[in-house]
Amino acid sequence: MKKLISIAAAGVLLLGLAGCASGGDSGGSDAAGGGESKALDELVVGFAQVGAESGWRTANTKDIQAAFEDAGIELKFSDAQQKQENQIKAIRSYIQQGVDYIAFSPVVETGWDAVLNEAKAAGIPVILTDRAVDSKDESLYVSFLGSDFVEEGEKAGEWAVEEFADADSVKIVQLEGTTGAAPAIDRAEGFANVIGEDDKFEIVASQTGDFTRAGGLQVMEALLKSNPDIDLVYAHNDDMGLGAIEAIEAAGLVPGVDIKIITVDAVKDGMQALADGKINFIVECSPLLGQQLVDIVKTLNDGGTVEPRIVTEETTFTKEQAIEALPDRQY
Ligand code: GZL
Repeated sequence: MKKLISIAAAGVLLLGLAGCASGGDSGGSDAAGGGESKALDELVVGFAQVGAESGWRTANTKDIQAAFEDAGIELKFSDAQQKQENQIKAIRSYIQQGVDYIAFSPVVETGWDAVLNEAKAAGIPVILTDRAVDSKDESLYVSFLGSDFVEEGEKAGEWAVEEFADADSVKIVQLEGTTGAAPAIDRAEGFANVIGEDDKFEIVASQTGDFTRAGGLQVMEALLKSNPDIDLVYAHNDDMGLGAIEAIEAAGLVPGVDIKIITVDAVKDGMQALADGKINFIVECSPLLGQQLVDIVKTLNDGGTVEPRIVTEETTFTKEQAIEALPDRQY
């Protein structure tokens, strides 16, 4: 009898060790999860969204929710109202619930290592969607799906260089996105990379409008009072640009004529202002990430591997191009 018990015990020990090695339910550290492939209708994905601060964000949320609905994959969704602590709470809740995958758009770049290590310890793969984190440990997430924001800033700078080729001096107001957010940091960097080549370009004021229309209006009202001769507004998103338009008009000036405006995103309201000549140039930043996110989840679920960096395709728009594109614009 004693011999039988010792053989059974040895068998259980061996099975347990095998479980750890394969990164199965024992919470292996394999970022891709390493779990068994599931039927799509058994998968559960937790998504921690930034908030609903802009037309872009609303379109991004709608697209992600529709893509998971179409795929028949359950999506748990949370809106952090642009607060990092709410996103961290949501991610912890998804870990507690034992979801299969976590995706989120980090509202700011810093402060994620602790909660991402908790997800890793729980064996739940994380996909960065839209915005990046500044973590040095790239094992904390499987992939970063989103735009190249530095390139977006450079495209904005290149238009400014061409538009003001004959000017001797160009005074610029920059309406920054959320302080500490990857798109705000990188769009400023890209723009500076280009205009910094010629010292006729001077950023006379640069302030955050937090990616909101109200923020753009408030900041632009103040900056118009303290900077009478602004030539160009570079807004990190359409919504702040639309707020700036209201402020410029309230000051008795003509947006797009007295003060040129460049924005980023190309959502419908921004494209309409471009078609109306109130914005002069828009750099597109596509919010339509839903299908790509579903494809990443499906690939991982099938035991495949995904690219660590997936850059979204996007373009730029002039007034004429906006007039042509508007009728078919999805968002
Ligand atoms: C960019 C995205 C930004 C948009 C803003 O990918 O994170 O956040 O440009 C949105 O409109 O608020």
